[in-house]
Amino acid sequence: MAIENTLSIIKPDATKRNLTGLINAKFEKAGLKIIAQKRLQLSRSMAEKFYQIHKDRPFFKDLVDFMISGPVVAQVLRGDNAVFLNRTIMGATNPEEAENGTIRKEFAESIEANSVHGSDSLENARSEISFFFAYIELVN
Ligand code: IDP
Ligand code: MG
Repeated sequence: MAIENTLSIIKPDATKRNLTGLINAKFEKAGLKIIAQKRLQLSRSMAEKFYQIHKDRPFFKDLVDFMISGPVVAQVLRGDNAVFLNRTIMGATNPEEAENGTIRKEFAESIEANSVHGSDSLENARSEISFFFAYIELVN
């Protein structure tokens, strides 16, 4: 397997409940290294741009409202097979369908307020990382 970087976002439902450390512990325990991290308040236009792929979905407006409802923590996770590994640690989009021990099973409030975002492919990881971080901010 190959060493990869993937983008993670700790979403507003989780930052509001002070869960950043507990979520980061899950990544680190699973062997992912947090090589970049910053807390920020997304603007509406930033959130709309980040989620452009979902612009025609019925939940798009609600999703954007939710993503700007409080701070997020954007981060780059690095490790063996990081894109897929992170999706496994996160669990299914709908917390009711997520496996025991996953972040979404333990922490998510709903299918929308589901605590974390994670890139779903290596190609999307590259573009999502560059949305938030400059190359020099990734410190392995
Ligand atoms: P993912 O985050 O597991 O990759 P996506 O299908 O890419 O799931 O959806 C992006 C985000 O949009 C989800 O994480 C969730 O916050 C929100 N979302 C997805 N499906 C629904 C839905 O049916 N209702 C409300 N929000 C949804
Ligand atoms: Mg997705």
